[in-house]
Amino acid sequence: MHHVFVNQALLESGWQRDVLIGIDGRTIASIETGIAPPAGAERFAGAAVPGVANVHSHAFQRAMAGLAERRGPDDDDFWTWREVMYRFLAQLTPDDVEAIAAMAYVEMLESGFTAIGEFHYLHNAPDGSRYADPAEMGARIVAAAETTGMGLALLPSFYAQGGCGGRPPTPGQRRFISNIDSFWTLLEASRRHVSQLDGAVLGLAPHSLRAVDAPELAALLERWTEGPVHIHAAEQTREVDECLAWSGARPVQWLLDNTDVNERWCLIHCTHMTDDESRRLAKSGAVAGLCPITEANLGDGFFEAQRHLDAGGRLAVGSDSNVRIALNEELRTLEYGQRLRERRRNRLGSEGESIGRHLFDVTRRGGARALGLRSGALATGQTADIVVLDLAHPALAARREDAILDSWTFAAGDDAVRNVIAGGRTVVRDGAHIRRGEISRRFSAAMHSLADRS
Ligand code: NGQ
Ligand code: ZN
Repeated sequence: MHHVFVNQALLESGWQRDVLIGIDGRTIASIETGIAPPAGAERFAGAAVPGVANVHSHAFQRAMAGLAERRGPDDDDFWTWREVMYRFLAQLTPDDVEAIAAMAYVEMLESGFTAIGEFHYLHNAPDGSRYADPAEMGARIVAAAETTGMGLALLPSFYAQGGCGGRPPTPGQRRFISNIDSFWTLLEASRRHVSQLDGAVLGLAPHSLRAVDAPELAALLERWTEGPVHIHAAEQTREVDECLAWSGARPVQWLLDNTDVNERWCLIHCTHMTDDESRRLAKSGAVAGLCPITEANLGDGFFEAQRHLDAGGRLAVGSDSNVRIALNEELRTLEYGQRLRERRRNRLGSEGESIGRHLFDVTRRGGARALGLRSGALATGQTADIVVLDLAHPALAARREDAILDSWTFAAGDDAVRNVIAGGRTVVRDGAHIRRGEISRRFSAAMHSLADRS
């Protein structure tokens, strides 16, 4: 058991001062407030808040951040970006993926994310064949989580077709493809790797209604009766149109009509929903996994956040393409999207409420739920996922309680996170991950070798 002492902390009872947190292994064992720091406690100068889960990442995409920002001959959109992304991933080896994922997880931890939902579909060798271990790539994700101390929900993704209604996959998609049997073998192999990592969770990720047909989805869900289910849905209007042409229903509507969408589910993006879909999704208990920075980068559109929250919907954030990794910036981008569209201020919160606090609360709760983790709150029995914000940072000086979260969300860069404890381990000290040096050297070597190969 070790103890951590902080000046302020956001507990389930609200903000408290002079807080001593006892950590036993991975878990918060005790919390005391209003006391003097005992000898032997580690003292962190700042405000402690719960770590937040990043519910949606394709870690390998971190390595192409900034490489798809040149205007092409046609109107660039999500689909032209996807071609660039497919060309990029064709080169990647398992060693590359591990090096990139470790770097991405370091950056995530340094920004306050303490767990990752890795939506993992890069399964196959470049020629489309399985590796000797079908979960070779998944094992590399597990290794990256272990090296960095990141909490992990590995979400192996089923990808079988090139578009709604049984369109054949394109050559660019061959590294993703499974059939039901080969996928189940991969999932069981993934389970063995995940079980080697304390606290890690295995989830199921049918990629999207573009990549999975109705009988396949039914077969997967029949076998997968426990644990998270994640799926991309309604990110792009063209995806909605293709789904309508195929089935007569919109993607979220189709899922609600044909599957048991419930509290174990996380629907990624949900950008384009009608009022009715939105209300039904909120009522289902599923989490809407928003990726505000990526959605802005890809030109996806605006999520109807207020409508979803008013209907009691849950939400969480993910960094998806990892074009930029920063928890506070995801929350800021979500709120700013609503402001820009409505030409108003202070959107996602009720009267008198702090927007920073409200966004932080809904995403920490929704995030933990979406990944099936006991996390997202500073309370005994929860995983010790703790983020300490630097109250000496210029944006946070003299701030107290909810004003800390408002200033962090809207006024700070990504350098206000001072210490991070993930799964009981202190992995970020004075703003830097404890293994940043070696991990960034390995990442940089992988990037140079990739550039030489392409
Ligand atoms: C993905 N990305 O899984 O990485 C997708 C593109 C696809 C986003 N939806 C790949 N943002 O749709 O096939
Ligand atoms: Zn995605």
